[in-house]
Amino acid sequence: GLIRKPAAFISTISDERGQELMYAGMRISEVFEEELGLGGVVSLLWFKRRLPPYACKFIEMVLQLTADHGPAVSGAMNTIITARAGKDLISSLAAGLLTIGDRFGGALDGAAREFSNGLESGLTPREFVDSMRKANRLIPGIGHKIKSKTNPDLRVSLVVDFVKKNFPAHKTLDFALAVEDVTTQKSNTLILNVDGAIAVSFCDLLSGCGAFTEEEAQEYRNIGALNGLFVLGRSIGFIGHFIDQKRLKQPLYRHPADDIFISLADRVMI
Ligand code: Q5B
Repeated sequence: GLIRKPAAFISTISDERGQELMYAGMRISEVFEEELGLGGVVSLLWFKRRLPPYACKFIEMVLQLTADHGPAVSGAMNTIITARAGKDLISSLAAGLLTIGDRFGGALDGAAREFSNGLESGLTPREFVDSMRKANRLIPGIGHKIKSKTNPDLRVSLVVDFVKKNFPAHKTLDFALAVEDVTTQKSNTLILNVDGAIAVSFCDLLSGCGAFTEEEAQEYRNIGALNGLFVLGRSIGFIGHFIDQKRLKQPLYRHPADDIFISLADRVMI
């Protein structure tokens, strides 16, 4: 009989070979018939299952909230400078995306991991903060360059309100807010930031929505999937900045030399 040669790749999220494109076993026509929306498509392609309507709404909320935060943030600056250097959309978008990491926009996975571990290990918020300080580590998801207790980030308030109204349980968010009470005693900029608020809420979604086992929830926290939410959302804004610069026909950017302190004191002597 026929012997199937071993496959070089395994893929389990989509299939375009039949008459109709399938997302995690769901026909594309059904995706529209059932009005799954972007949140539903993300839940099919990232998590291979349908999530409850409030979870899909939360995903869409996150994508909208993270879509942009002005031209001054690291990623938008990089996209703008790249666009002004005459590069194409994909290069400019990639330049912006490559700034996303531990400090800017990419603190979600770290926040999910640290706050979940802190909560699970039974530490009080104060003990959690002290343990991170002792380890000489910043708490991912805490701190902002311009937002503070006195200049609150409305995006965070929107997330917190939505979660408290719609999620069956939100113990990771509650723990993170209690940690914020401790960190803001040191400085009022050490708030639970947008990365942190989304990450801890997503932990509560994974463990409370009934669609995941505890092992699966843990796997998504460890896999590095949550930064994908910021990356996907902020791509909307970066593309917007690229189009904006091209529309404005902005010239090549060169930073003013008087804004750079150049020191050659360490020059190697020959
Ligand atoms: N301290 C965000 O730093 C920032 C501390 C901390 C304990 C902390 C910093 C940080 C963790 C990473 C994180 C996501 C770099 C931020 C985002 C999206 C965005 C961006 C936008 C958008 C800000 C001053 C003192 C020092 C530090 C202490 C600072 N952070 N202690 N845990 N997490 N956070 N990133 O203001 O004793 O004086 O030495 O890395 O969550 O990216 O809009 O811009 O939508 O685009 O420069 O919102 O917090 O403060 O580094 O000078 O620190 O606070 O140890 O203490 P800053 P620093 P000391 S949201």
